[in-house]
Amino acid sequence: MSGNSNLHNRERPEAPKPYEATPEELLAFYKEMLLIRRFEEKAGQLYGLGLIGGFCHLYIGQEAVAIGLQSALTPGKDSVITGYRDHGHMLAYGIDPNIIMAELTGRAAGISRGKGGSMHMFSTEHKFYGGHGIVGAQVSLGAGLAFKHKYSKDGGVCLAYFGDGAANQGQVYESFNMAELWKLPIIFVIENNQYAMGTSVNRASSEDQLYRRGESFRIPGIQVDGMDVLAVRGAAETALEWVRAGKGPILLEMKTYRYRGHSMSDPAKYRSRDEVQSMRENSDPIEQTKKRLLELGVSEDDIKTIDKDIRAVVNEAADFAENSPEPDVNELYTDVLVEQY
Ligand SMILES: Cc1ncc(C[n+]2csc(CCOP(=O)(O)OP(=O)(O)O)c2C)c(N)n1
Ligand SMILES: [Mg+2]
Repeated sequence: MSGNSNLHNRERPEAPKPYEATPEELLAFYKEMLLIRRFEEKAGQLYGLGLIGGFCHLYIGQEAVAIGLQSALTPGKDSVITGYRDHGHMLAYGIDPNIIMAELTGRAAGISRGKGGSMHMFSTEHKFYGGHGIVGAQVSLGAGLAFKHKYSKDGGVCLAYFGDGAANQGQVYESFNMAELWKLPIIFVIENNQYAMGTSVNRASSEDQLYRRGESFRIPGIQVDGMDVLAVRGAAETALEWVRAGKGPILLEMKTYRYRGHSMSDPAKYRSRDEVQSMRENSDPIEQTKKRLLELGVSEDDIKTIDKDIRAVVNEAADFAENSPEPDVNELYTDVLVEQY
């Protein structure tokens, strides 16, 4: 019967609870977030030295989002897709820092053979599908990945990340419509870091409570403290339960913050130093986790050792990248579309 709105559910997921991590899990989250932080700091240094060319968007400040969510997924089974601020999501999926750094520096050993750079990295082995420079495009592609999961009944879920700025793109809503209509297994994640380049979310969005953006498609939305890895992981559990039960897509708005400029070439004049400083001092995801670990009895010495070990991993990635050769000139047209269709 036409006009029968009962065809689609109005059920709501329950409010997520903070994840009750074991001490081992909490330690793992800490190490993984710290790896992203130190890796990005190193990438910033290499950019400054001219070893990284082109665009480079750092993820510093947002680490709890990728770790909280992806720690609940299985690389190689569940697919992940994101925009250009993508290094952290790859590290969160266990991809080798050496080959990510090699890609950033345009070396043949890089994950895209040195020809993709910061924004264009893939690992089909892990089911990490990029790395996209077109704002919002990853959302439609993510719906396609979710369609594939459903079509081939492989049990996988797609996690499609996009920013607060991307949340105003038209194709996002076309994807929402189809995803709900076809009950696709997809978690849409808005990483609301408060800015799209130099424009704050309130200046650009008539509905700035972005978790509500799926409402007219009957996609439930949840707003999450994206600076707290346990809140993020808790939301991941709720979202996965919903999607895996065949109830269709769900939307998570992660309230987070990027400490650095939009890209390496952004002087960030659109916000005050105090604003950034206050986020760092009061909400830093890594500091919050460190505090919890200390309360659990992990010693300051252990924390120092972890930091030292992670710095060593990152330094090794930088050395590996710097000592790797650039792609051979014969590779110029490999994997590049040169025919006419
Ligand atoms: C279709 C399209 N329009 C504009 C741009 C230029 N652009 C690149 S990043 C960006 C801001 C996106 O901000 P947001 O979605 O909040 O992501 P964030 O950078 O904060 O992670 C814009 C407008 C683009 N790359 N693609
Ligand atoms: Mg943003």
